[in-house]
Amino acid sequence: MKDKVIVFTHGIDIDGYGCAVLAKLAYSNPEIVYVGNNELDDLLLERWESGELSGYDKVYVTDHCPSESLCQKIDELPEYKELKVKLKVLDHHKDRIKGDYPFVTLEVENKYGAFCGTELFCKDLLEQGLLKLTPAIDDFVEFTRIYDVEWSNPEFEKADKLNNLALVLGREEYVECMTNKLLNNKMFTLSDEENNLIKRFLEEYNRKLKEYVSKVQVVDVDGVKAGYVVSEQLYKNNIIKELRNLPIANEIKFLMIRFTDSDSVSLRSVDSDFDVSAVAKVYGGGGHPFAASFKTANLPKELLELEQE
Ligand SMILES: [Mn+2]
Repeated sequence: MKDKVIVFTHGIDIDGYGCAVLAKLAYSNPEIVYVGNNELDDLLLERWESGELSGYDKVYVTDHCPSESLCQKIDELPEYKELKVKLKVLDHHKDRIKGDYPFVTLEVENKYGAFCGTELFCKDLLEQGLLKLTPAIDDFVEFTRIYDVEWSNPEFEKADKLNNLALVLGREEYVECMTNKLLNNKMFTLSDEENNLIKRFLEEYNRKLKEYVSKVQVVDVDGVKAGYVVSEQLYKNNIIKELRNLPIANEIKFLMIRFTDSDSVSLRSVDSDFDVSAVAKVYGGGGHPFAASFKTANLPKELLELEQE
């Protein structure tokens, strides 16, 4: 398709990357903008106000959605009229917006299960006749969906491989690799080389995970026993998962993880009756009863000192 398009896609996981892959299959040279969790409004407005978006025939937002207030503005204000016509938002995240807007398609689930962003974009491109569905594209979209929203699916392990490959290759190379794979193959398979990369990645990952789990120390946080460990964000879900099966889980109410690759401390409950968001609040953060966080700068000094021991 000759149209000049720009795609603002969620840039933090393979669902957002999958949308970039499909854009590259459907359009020649689409501009892809990877967007973090809280950046979309600013990025859209910046590029709109600079006049840049006027140079595109179509503006997609995939696996993500502007805020309610921005959607309202685009819908109602005359200065956004041109953007309103070009914009197409395809998202599957519940609760991001409440209202109905002509440029937003928000589909969370149907009777077959939950949607993902890549799937919604695929449907849209197929309906427009811009993409021809092959078994390879079908599988790629389905694996991405399972990874994103259906963790109990028996095929999850296969789907998880895509995520592992993305972690090994990095975002740009993953998108490149998948685009070429889908362009050149009828069936979706991973090469021996890709499988080996994933295998080596997992070996190293599991080695480090074991190491982190073994380093959890029991500490006292305002009179409550907690586990404390330092790790990369990538390990947070699996550290708590492993920990729940160990004797230390009986000793502690929650786990505190100071991340080395972000300036935040994550709190996860071990005992389901214990509300970690209350602890996070004490340190200037917040979150949910089972998972919360606060800024590393607010971490009690004693805990930082403990790391040196
Ligand atoms: Mn998603």
